[in-house]
Amino acid sequence: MASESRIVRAACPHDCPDTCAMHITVEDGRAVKVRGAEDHPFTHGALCTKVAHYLDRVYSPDRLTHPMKRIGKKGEGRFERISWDEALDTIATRFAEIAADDPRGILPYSYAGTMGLVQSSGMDRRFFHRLGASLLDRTICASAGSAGWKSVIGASVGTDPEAVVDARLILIWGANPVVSNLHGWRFMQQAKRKGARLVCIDPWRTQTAEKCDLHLAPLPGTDGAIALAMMQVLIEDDLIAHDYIAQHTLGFEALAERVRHCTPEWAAPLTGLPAEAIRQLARDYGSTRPSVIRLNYGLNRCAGGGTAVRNIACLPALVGAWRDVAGGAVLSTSGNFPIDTAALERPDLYPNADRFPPRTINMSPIGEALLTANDPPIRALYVYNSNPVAVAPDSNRVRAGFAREDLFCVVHELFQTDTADYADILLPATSQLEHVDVHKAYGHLYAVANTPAIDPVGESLPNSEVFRRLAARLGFDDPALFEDDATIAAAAFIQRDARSLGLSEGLATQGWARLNLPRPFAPFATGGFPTPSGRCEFFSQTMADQGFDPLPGWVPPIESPVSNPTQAARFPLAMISPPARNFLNSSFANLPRWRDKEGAPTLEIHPDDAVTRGITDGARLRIFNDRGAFHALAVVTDRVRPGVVAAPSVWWQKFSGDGENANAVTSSALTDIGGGPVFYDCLVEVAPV
Ligand SMILES: Nc1nc2c(c(=O)[nH]1)N[C@H]1C(S)=C(S)[C@@H](COP(=O)(O)OP(=O)(O)OC[C@H]3O[C@@H](n4cnc5c(=O)[nH]c(N)nc54)[C@H](O)[C@@H]3O)O[C@H]1N2
Ligand SMILES: Nc1nc2c(c(=O)[nH]1)N[C@H]1C(S)=C(S)[C@@H](COP(=O)(O)OP(=O)(O)OC[C@H]3O[C@@H](n4cnc5c(=O)[nH]c(N)nc54)[C@H](O)[C@@H]3O)O[C@H]1N2
Ligand SMILES: [Mo]
Repeated sequence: MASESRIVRAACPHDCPDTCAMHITVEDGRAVKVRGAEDHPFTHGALCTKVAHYLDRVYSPDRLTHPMKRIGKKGEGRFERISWDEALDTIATRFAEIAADDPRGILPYSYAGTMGLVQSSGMDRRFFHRLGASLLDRTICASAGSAGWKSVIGASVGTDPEAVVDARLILIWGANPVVSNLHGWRFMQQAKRKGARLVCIDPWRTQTAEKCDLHLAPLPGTDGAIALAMMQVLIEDDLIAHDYIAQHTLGFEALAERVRHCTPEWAAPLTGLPAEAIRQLARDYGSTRPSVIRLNYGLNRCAGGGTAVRNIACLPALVGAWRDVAGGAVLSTSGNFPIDTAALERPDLYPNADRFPPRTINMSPIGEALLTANDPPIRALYVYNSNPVAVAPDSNRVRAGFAREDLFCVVHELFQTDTADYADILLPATSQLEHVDVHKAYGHLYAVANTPAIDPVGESLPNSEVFRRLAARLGFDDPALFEDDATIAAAAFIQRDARSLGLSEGLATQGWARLNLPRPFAPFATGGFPTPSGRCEFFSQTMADQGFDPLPGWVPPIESPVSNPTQAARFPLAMISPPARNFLNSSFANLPRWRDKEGAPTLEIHPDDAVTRGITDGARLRIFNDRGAFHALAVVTDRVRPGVVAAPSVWWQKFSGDGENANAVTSSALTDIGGGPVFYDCLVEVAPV
C-alpha cells in the first residue's frame, strides 16, 4: 500500500521578527519535510539556515523523552527516570507547601523558546496567577527599546516591513537582518535594486553592513547621541516638515531647545564617528523621500538603550517621513495585533491580593533575584521556554543562584540545557510539530496558526498540558485552568476588534491571515498616534509623571572609556555579543548541524588591539573583567573598530570548551527605561591563553 502523505500547516515558533508559515509533510505519522509556505507573502517559500533543517531538531536523539529527577549535585546534570505521576506529585506537593506560607515564594521563569500565544502566554499565566506566584517582568530582550518607542509613538506600531520596497533611503539601525530578520531583508534588497540607498549603523561590520551602500560604526551604546545630532542638523538646516510637526506632534519647541547644543561636533567624541559623517547622514535623511528606519533590538542593550530608541523614534515625524507608505520607522509590529491579554492570561485569577500583594521580579538580573530577594525569598522556580543559565547576564551570579540547595527548581525543556542541569525535576516538552498554537508576529502583519503534525516524541507534553495537570493536583477548579489548547487559541485575538475581521477564517483555511488593516498601511500618514495626546510625543507628560525626562536626551553607556575611565583603564575594550547566524539565542547551539557550522566560540578583534596584546589570528583568548572570564578563538579582523570586540552568541556553556560563554562577563545592570539588560554595555580585557 502506498504510504499516506499529507501537508500540515505550521508556524515557526522561534523568537524572530519573521514568524514564518511552514508546511510540514507527514508520511505514516512521521514528519519527513519542512518547507516555507510559498503562499505566505513574508515567508515566500524560504526558511532560514536553522529551520530549513528543523527535523534534525525535532527528531534529535538528544530530545528529553521522559520526566526525570536529579540524583547528582545541582549543575552536574545527573538524573534518573521517573513517571509523570511522581514528577507532578512532587511539584504539586512542594508548591502547596510554599503557597501555604506565601505563594510569592514561587517564581515562573519563561521567555520566548516558543512565541506561540497558547504555549507562551496562555495556560502558564493562568496557572501562576491562580497560584498567586510572583509575577515575572519579561525584560530580557526588548523592554528598553519598547518603552522608548512607546513614549514617542504610543504603541509597537510602525511602517509595514513589506512597504520598504518603495523607500529611497533605508537606515538599518542596530539590526542585522541578513542574520536575524532574513525575510525582512528580502524587501530591503528589492528596494536597493530599485535604487534605494541602504545605510547600516552598527559597531560591527556584519554581513548586512557589507551589503549596504554605507556603514557607520559607532561605539556601542552611543546611538542616542547620533540621533540627537541628526535632529540638531535637521532643525538648523531647516530640513524639517513644518506642517506635519504643527499638526501631528507635541513639544517641538522644547525638543528644538533640547537639541540646540547637540551638534555633530558634540556627538563625534561620544560616538567615535566623524562629525561630518553624522551631518551628512542627517542631510541625506532630511532630503530623501521616502525614508524609513529599520531598528532592531541590538541598540537597546546598553544603559541608554531606551532613550536611544526614543530619540530615533522622533526622527520620522521631524521630517514628515510618516506621510509616505514606504516611510517612517519600525521596531516591532506586534502592537497591531489585537491580543486579548485578559482572556489569555486571566490576571483576575490572582487569589489573595490583600494578604499577598502581587510581587514582580525582573527576569534579567535573575542571579541577583535568586540570591538576594526577600520578603519572601524565592523558594521555587519553574523554568520553561527559556535557558537562563546560558542567556542571562553575569553567569557566575546566575549559577550561584541556581545552585542554592534550598531552591526547588523545575525545568520543562526539549533538551538538557545548561539550565536543566540545575533542575530538581526535569520535564520533557513537545516541539512545535507536536502541539497546537497560534502566533502574532513582531516583524510583519500576519497571524500564523500551528496545527500539530506528529504525535509527541516520547512522553513529552506541551506546556499547557503540564499546567492543566498541576492545576488539578493542586485542587484548583476554575474552568479557565482546564480549557483545551484549541479553545485558548480561538480566543487569543479580540474578535470584536476590526483588525480581527477575517482572521479566524484565514487561519483555518490557509494557516495564516493578514490583519484587517488598510492596504496600503501607512499608520501615521495623517497623525493618529496611539499616545495620550494622539500626537507624536517629542515631549511626554507620561514619562514626566513616571519620573523620567519628559524629552529625548543623552544617556551614556555605563561602561565605556568616556563614561567610566577608571574601569576602562583596566578593561579597555567594549564587548558586544550579538546573535550568531546558526543559533537562535541559545537554541540550536547544542545540535551538531548548527554547532559545527559555527565551529567554536570566537572573538573578533581589530588588528591594532591584537598586536598590542600579542594576539594572532586563531589564538586561544581569555576574555575577562571583574565579573568573570570566558575563552574564545581570536578572529583578527577590521570588521570591528579598534576598542570594540564582538563575541557571536549565545553558546551553551557545556559546549563552549571551558564551561563559560559571553555572559560570564556581561553585567546585570539595567537600562535607563524599561528595566532591560545591558548585554552590549560591557568593558573587558583580552589576553592570549
Ligand atoms: N539567526 C538568529 N536570528 C535571530 C536571533 C538569533 O539569535 N539568531 N535572535 C532573535 C531575537 S531574540 C531577536 S531580539 C531579534 C533581534 O535580534 P537583535 O540581536 O536585537 O538584533 P539584530 O538584528 O541581530 O541586531 C543586532 C545588531 O546590533 C548591533 N549592535 C550591538 N550594539 C549596538 C549598538 O550599541 N548600536 C548599534 N547601532 N548597533 C549595535 C550588533 O552588532 C548586531 O549586528 O532577532 C531574532 N533573530
Ligand atoms: N550575551 C548575550 N546574551 C543574550 C543575548 C545576546 O545577544 N547576547 N540575547 C538576549 C535575547 S535578545 C533574548 S530574547 C534572550 C533569549 O533567551 P531565551 O528565550 O531563554 O532563549 P533560548 O536561549 O533560545 O532558550 C529557549 C529555550 O526554550 C526551549 N523551548 C522551546 N520551545 C519550548 C516549549 O514549547 N516548551 C518548553 N517548556 N520549552 C521550550 C528551547 O529548547 C530553549 O532551550 O537571550 C538574551 N541573552
Ligand atoms: Mo530577543
